Amino acid sequence: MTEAEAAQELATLAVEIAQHDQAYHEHDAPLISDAEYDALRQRNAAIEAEFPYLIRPDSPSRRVGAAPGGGFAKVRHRVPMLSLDNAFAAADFTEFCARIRRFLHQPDDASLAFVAEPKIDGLSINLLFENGRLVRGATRGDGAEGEDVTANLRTMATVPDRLRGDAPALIEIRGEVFMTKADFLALNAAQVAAGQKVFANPRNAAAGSLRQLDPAITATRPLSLFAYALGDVQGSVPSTHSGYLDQLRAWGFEVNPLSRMLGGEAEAAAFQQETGLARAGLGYDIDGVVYKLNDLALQRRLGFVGRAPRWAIAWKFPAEQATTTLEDIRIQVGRTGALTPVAWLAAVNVGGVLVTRATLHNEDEIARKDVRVGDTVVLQRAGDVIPQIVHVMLDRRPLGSTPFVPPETCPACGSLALRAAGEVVRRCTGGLICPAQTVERLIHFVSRGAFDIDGLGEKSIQEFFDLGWLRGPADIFRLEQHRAELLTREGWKEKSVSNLMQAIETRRTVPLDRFIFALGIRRVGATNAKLLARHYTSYAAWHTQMLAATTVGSDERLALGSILGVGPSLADELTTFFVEPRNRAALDELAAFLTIQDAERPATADGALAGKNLVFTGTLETMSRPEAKARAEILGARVTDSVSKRTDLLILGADAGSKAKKAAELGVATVTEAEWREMAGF
Ligand code: D41
Repeated sequence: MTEAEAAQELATLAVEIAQHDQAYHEHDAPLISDAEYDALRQRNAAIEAEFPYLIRPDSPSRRVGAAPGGGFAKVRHRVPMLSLDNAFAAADFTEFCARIRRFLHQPDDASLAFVAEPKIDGLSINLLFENGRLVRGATRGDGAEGEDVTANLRTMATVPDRLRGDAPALIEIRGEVFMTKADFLALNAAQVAAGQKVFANPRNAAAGSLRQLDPAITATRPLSLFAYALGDVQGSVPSTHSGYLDQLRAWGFEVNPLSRMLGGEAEAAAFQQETGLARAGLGYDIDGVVYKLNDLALQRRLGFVGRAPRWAIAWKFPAEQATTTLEDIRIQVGRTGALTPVAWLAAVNVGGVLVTRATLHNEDEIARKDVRVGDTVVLQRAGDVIPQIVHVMLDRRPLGSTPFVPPETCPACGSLALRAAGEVVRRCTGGLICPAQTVERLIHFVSRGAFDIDGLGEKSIQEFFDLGWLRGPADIFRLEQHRAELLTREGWKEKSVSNLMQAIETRRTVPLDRFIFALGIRRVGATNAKLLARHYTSYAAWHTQMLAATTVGSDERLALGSILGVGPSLADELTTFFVEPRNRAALDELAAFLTIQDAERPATADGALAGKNLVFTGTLETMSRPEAKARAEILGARVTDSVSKRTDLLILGADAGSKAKKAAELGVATVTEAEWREMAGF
């Protein structure tokens, strides 16, 4: 199939599939069978996989149906799910009421009856029931279209599969899925125990749990639902919102028991205050109160502006705050070596959650807020369970306090901790030996482009680390010592153990570039490692020259900086690594186990590309233009910008344009990026 044919067919498919989507979703009258429809989508996906750059902005794969990569199907709500306008003060609420009266031509003293509902901080969903049976459940999405999470919603005890008693022929019932604070804390504790990621707050936990691709996982998550709104309906419903809430209860839904009918607008401020006081003691997060006009006929008359109804408003609470004392600032070392200051606080209740830590982000942030040990600080929880320090109460600062001094060494391993120019983050430079980074580094060390050790995956590395067998890369080559004990462990058999030992043994001989790449020095990716290996050719030469390059202004430092393709930041990262004695010791220890193969000398004068004039065009997929140029030059080629009679070779990236045409006219040879990599030996 040519590019032109592909583009033509994708255009046709886009129109055709859109027609079927419309027939199915909007008219409930499919024109073809599900199997035929699936075939069209598959055809579209197959062409897109082959010609990814031809994917149309209106491609069916971007619009409806299953997302590429096996996400959820999109579903259009029968009636859009509206959003809510916010009020932050009593005056906003008064204005909201005045606007309703103006719209309805009611006198200023006309009384308005509202239902007040605590505004749950969860995620809105839409449940479609036909003849009393749940047929579909979807997330809110953008209000018009959400994701089909029916299978997941069906696992929830609070989502009825069947409406109890009489039900309309069709009804959309809306509500909020949420997780209680207690369930959230228990889930996070379980996640920690299982080595899984923790959630920032109950809302994220609820959203993450509902959007699991495997409903069996959702089933294990403690999700709750409060129902609170009506979408499309065919059949009769009560004439008031409070009546509708009663009906929801009768059908088998849970409705927030704190929802209350208000006699008039004057009762709103009292309800707001009362709920604000109750907030921290509730089992779930709320961020305000939703006030809804009770009379559904009036709701219909008022309609909506933009995407929000004129008949409802969310009166938000201010963020929950508390004051406490800062007992210490401690440094946490992340898996990638980033140092993060964390505030250790005297325990305090903020919005119903006991808080003992707050993130301080980075040292600039500490300086900006001038946060010091001993200070009384104001904390704020804005949805997140990890709160922020809003400000310091300077009038309560103890005498003799001193500003925070960032550490110069890593608290986990004692290596130098440096902050690169222009960066906010301070990093540990002892990557190879820092216990905080060991697991991450080892995973990289054994990965495909590095030592490529079969049978030593993330799980085994974590297991061996936990057993104390792995503290650094050299320990991999000592695993043999633990063979007998490993055989007694679950999941390990004679065969798998000997395969692993064999794989490790094979990798005792390693090419220099893979060795350099495996060290995981920042900015030294596989291609830069190759560049270095080709330049220094032997481990001994590289090692000696790197050591010498740690002296600022040395010839070796200048030589390193002037290797084509090695920029100043890469040179800095390399010398930083060699400055740290612990890294050098780890390197020596490791090298003693290995035979490190010399890299091939770069083909200079005698290579196939030596003295040749090259031109690159189009977008290269595996490297940047400057890198491509640098590599070509290492091989003795010249790189120019435009194609002429003197051009020997044109390298075609994606979307090559006029240069390709010119080369064809002049009879200049062309190769693809892959062919060029082959020629250049990369
Ligand atoms: O508890 C809630 N989060 C809540 C959200 C609620 N009790 N009522 C709501 N009512 C509406 C309307 C009035 C538009 C039917 C809502 C939401 N909307 C809502 N949630 C997220 C966006 C809008």
